[in-house]
Amino acid sequence: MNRIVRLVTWLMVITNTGVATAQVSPPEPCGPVPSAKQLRWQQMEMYAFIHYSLNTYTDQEWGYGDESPTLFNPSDLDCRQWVTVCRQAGMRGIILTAKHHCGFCLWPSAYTDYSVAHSPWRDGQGDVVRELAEACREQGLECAVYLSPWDRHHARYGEPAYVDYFRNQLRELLTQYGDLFEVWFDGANGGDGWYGGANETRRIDRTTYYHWPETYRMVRALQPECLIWNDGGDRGDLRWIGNEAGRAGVTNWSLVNHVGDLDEQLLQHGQENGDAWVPGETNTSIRPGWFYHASEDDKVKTVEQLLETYYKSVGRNSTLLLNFPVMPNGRIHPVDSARGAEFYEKVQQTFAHNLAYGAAVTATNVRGNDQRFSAQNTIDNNPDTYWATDDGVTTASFTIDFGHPTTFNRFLAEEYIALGQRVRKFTLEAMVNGLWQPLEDSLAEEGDGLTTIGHRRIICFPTITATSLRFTITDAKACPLLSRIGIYLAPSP
Ligand code: FUL
Repeated sequence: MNRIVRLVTWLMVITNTGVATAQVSPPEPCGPVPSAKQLRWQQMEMYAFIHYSLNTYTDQEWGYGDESPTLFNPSDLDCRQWVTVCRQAGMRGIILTAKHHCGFCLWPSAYTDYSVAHSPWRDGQGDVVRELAEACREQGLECAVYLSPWDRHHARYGEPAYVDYFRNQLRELLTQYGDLFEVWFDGANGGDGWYGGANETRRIDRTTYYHWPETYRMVRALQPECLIWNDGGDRGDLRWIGNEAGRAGVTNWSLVNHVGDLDEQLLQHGQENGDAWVPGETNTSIRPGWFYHASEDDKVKTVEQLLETYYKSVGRNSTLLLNFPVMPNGRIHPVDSARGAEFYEKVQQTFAHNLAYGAAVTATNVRGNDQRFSAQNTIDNNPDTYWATDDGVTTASFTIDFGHPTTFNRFLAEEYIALGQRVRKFTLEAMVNGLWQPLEDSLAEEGDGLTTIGHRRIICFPTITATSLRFTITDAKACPLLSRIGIYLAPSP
């Protein structure tokens, strides 16, 4: 009898231990997950585009390809000034148009005469890509290049020989300028152009002409940490966000299918059940155009517009790629420079003080009731810890009790995306005079805006004074994992 009791007790211990161990094990990944380099890139949050080429001297957006390289003659080109402007605007890197559609190269490519080497600038000895790469390194920014696959200057554009030329140029950029964080292969491809004097329209089949997989292999071999941006069917590591207005979708999954074309809607929103992790990058310009036009000197985005862009990109699970055009003298305009700095100052002021620090945070479910997954992990300033629920628990509330009336107008949440993007829908409520009041995203173009989270979601709403905030996840693909929660008071404009 005793032996039976002992056996039963022993079996109970084993079973309980088994259950407890299963409950406190870390969650399994959910769906595709980011690579280490995608995670690192996502944390850059903001980086700049610099559009500069012969267009700067002809007041155009798209050069035809017959413009003379002698037009390129900046009196005061200063890449350090560009880097300073971008750094003060909160940008962590710069992507330069090493070659735009006109085909003119900002570096002395050995494969063409259509470059800075045939311009009067620095007596043909200059190299803008090199000066920028060095200036970036000096000031701790990362560097990257835009290499237009379309080339309206090249005589062989449309033939296989041009693709070899394109790859040769890419190889120069990948091997001569140190680490590049991204390569940008613009989607505008084929149309009319000079083409070595042919002056005609050339169409290419975007799906086959460039043989992208081969080019991708070269990028991976030469610069394994470099991310590939491409908006065609040959999926790179990052995707276009589907517009140039500076707006990601309110619902924005970092997933899409690895094959097939994506329309502009899908690019904005991603695909909840996509089979590849391809996060969105939001590109827009600080002015209406990508290149500098003096006529746009009074059309530089205001600080309010830049902040809205920030909330609709970084605040919607995307990065922000913000363009600063260079003037004919080789510098960024002082208005753009001041606007960028003022914008970033506002961002820093807004997010300097997290009102959730010091508040009592509680959750309706904590994975295995284990400290490792506690609600506190969302306010410990450590991106590697997270609050998690038990497997199968996809609805949970999280309450931040300030203990006294507190005034705020921003809510921020971050998922622990290393294990996948999970949250589909959530609600936000503020306790005002003893009653829960629902909050909505005042920038949302559709619905209440409280859907996906991903790397970072920021919700803006009118200033409210409340004693607690309740954040409820109402639907998720698997147990939610939240690494950061923030509540802020943005200064009034
Ligand atoms: C577009 C290009 O055609 C524009 O000139 C610009 O470079 C923009 C970023 O991408 O597709």
